Amino acid sequence: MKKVITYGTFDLLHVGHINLLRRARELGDYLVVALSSDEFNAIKNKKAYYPYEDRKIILEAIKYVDEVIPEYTWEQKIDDVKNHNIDVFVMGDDWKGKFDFLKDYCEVVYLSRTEGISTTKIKCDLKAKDSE
Ligand code: C2G
Repeated sequence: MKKVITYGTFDLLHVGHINLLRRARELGDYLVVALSSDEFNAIKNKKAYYPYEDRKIILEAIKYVDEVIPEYTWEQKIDDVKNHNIDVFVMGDDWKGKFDFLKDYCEVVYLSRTEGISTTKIKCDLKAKDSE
């Protein structure tokens, strides 16, 4: 079984996330998503709208996702790849090059981001609508 892993906050789920998860899953037979904890989001200077537990339930409902584990630190990726017998590490190409150190442990694939959509854009658009 070819196992794939990807990491992220996945807040306010949108087609960019789904496009990433679908293509990541297509690279193997089993997709693990390492979901940023609320505490790790604070380290990433992100404030998710949904708390970790809700984001986890939402991700687990997606047919491309086989398992969700928590992401607590920047440094856990090598252990995750080893402990979960991961064959392929996948991230959107806004991260291109940032995780090439994992090439010693698994295949590293950066997939193109979906243009025109982001959680930040959703929040801005909703705020703008509110003030219309
Ligand atoms: N993504 C995408 N297209 C978009 C928006 C996001 O392909 N329009 C991808 C990102 O490139 C990332 C994944 O969806 O691979 C999750 O995005 P975020 O939740 O924003 O994840 P991020 O905060 O980048 O966390 O250790 C890695 C970090 O946890 C990554």
